[in-house]
Amino acid sequence: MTIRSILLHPDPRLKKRADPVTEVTDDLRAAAADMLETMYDAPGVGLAGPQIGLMKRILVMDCIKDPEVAPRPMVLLNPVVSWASEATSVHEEGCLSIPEHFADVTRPAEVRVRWLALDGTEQEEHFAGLWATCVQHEIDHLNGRLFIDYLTPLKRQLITRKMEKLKRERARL
Ligand code: K1U
Ligand code: ZN
Repeated sequence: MTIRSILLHPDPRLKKRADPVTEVTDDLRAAAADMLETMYDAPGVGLAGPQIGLMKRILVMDCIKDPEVAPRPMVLLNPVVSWASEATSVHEEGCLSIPEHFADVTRPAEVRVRWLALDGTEQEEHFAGLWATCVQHEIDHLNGRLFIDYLTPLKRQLITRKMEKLKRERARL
């Protein structure tokens, strides 16, 4: 398994819609394992294909943060929100592609999501709390949407300018 580099905003690949997974290949299984390793290493609770430059509809997540509770690594292919609650919740979000920036985002508090698992089986599950926030954040990545797209244009521009500066500084190293 390999820790992959995570693309930083702004990057055109983070603004593009990812393609559906049509076949579960050994390469895709290896990419899923790399994505989980990369997410745990970051550390983060989720990661989507486009964040490592893989333009496929694949996401990984594990929102278990309590070291006393067993981890629950999940790999979702072609995820679709089949139901969203009318009730919303506000959660402070971060993004591994926009490090050190956080903002409150309002989303449906609970969602049902359908997806294809790596073994080819159809799955459906109800998510609430951080799991619901995370799965929606990751599906947004698959649609080329970032959490800063929910902010005012002014706040988004401010964060984008800071990220451009960070990328220039990192490129000089
Ligand atoms: O997609 C990503 O960039 C990952 C992102 C997911 C996410 C976080 C918070 C709310 C919604 C979605 C992250 O994992 S940011 C890092 C983070 O939240 C975290 C890091 C260590 C422990 C717990 C959380
Ligand atoms: Zn993100």
